[in-house]
Amino acid sequence: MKYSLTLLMGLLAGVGELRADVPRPWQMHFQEAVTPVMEEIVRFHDILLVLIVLIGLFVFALLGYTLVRFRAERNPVPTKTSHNTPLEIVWTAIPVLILLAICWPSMHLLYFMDRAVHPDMTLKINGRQWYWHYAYEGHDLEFDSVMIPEKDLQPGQHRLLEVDHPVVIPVDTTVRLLFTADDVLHSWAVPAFGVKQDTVPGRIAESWVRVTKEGTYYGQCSELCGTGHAFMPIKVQVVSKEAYATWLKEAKQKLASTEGTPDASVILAALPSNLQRG
Ligand SMILES: [Cu+2]
Repeated sequence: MKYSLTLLMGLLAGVGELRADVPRPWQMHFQEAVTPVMEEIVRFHDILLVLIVLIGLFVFALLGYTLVRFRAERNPVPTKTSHNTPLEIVWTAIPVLILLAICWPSMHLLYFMDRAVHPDMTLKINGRQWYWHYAYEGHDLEFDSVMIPEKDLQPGQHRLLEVDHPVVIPVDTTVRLLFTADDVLHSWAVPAFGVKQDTVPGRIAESWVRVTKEGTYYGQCSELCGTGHAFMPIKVQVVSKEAYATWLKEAKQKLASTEGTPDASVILAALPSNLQRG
């Protein structure tokens, strides 16, 4: 009863707020897709789900039939059949055809998300223990994005998801994302965008987004990177092109002072007290 009530409340909350930007209690499906890549991922997922359910039902039906039809009671003398060549060819060929049919859209999607075609701007994302550093190429703007500790949260803010400086990008704009890391592996993952990219020290990885809906989107580091791994969230604000231009101008002045590595005390303050040292 308690759980069904929670579920109902979760559903109502989902209806009340149209933009699916954060995980919801008892959420069963993906967050709302807001990029072409995530739309494709959801479509591919839906096809696969139907396919695996049909295959599962078929296998269980065969199994059930075999259990009944070939039970010992009905077959006192066991058959000596060792193989059946035509049948073996069929049960090899059909799965191969199914796998090839899955492979085609899968590879298509992989290459679609790999590189931006004619990007309008480039955002460089750098994973560090334990915060994200963002740089806007060609704009002389870079800043750190550190989690807001639980005790400093304002009402309505999401625990473990809010940061001091969210990254801001314009809507309906192709943004090339370049990823790297300064210390260990991290992973920049934002479910609504369909992006989950490892950031690797000494290497640059690429992906892209073209967000079709204004809003605030959250993600988390998705590669175990040390004690602060759970405390380096991603917050992306997607705004109109005009609002972005205004923000860019202001941010260059306001955030210039935060350039460089934040004080260790700032990062440590974001961690829960039991993880803080010295
Ligand atoms: Cu991490």
